[in-house]
Amino acid sequence: MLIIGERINGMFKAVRKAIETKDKKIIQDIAKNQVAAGARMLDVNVGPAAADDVAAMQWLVETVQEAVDVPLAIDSAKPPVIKAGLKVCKRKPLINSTTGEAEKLNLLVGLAKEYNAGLLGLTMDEKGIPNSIQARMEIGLRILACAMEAGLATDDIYLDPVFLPVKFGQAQIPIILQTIRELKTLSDPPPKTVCGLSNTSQGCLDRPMINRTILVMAIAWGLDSAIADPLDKDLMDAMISAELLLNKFIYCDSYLTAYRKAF
Ligand code: THG
Repeated sequence: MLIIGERINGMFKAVRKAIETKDKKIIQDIAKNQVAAGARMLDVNVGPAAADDVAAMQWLVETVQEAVDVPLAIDSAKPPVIKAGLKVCKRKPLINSTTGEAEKLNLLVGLAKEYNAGLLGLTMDEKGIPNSIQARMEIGLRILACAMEAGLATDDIYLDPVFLPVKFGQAQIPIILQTIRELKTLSDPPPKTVCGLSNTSQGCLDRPMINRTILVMAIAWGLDSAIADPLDKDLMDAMISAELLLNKFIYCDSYLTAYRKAF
């Protein structure tokens, strides 16, 4: 399972401040800690408040790459900000994200080709986030078809059913989980599935418990990767245990340690 570290995001106060003051050390420490804890890719998002977000993304990507050697997910709702990140990426990036909206989809598929990047698609469009499995699937198929037609490998296409806070959209959670399994049936070989895990617990009291419970369930439904907090050790232990119980690697008594050494 690919864990994409979520913590380099201007949504967090310390990160926002570090971007404003150009404090490299704070960003680089967060990057190193996430990789040491098992993140094999890092999400990079300048946050909603960044003043010059194009320049901020470029600085953030360069700063992270000076500290760690993993590929980056370039996270922004704005294509020009994504492009600024792609331009300075040293390793194969993941575009995070497109939606099913035609203009945006075509633009970002083009950028994925131009920069040899993976493409993450949210199953939402200009009408918003759909309520049903079927409507999410239609958008997922639209994104997958457009990307494959342009020549992207299925392996480089990640579909995200858009995890919502349980506090505000409780009835959506089982629908989102079922969508993961359905998305895996769209093609053979299948696209990859991904989610923003911590969305689910936003505004809740016991966030870590909700995060690790939904992660284990989502893995059982076919989740391949998650933007999540690798510094949450209990979350990582739950992820490793779920993979063990799904027979993804061979059991030994010290499987938690063994997994951390091997992956
Ligand atoms: N799908 C994709 N990309 C995504 C998301 C997604 N990127 C952003 C987000 N969702 C995933 N990353 C986070 C990062 C942080 C939090 C949630 C998701 C988070 N932040 C604290 C909060 O909102 O309470 C910030 C407050 C703080 O601690 O300072 O929970 O779904 N493709």
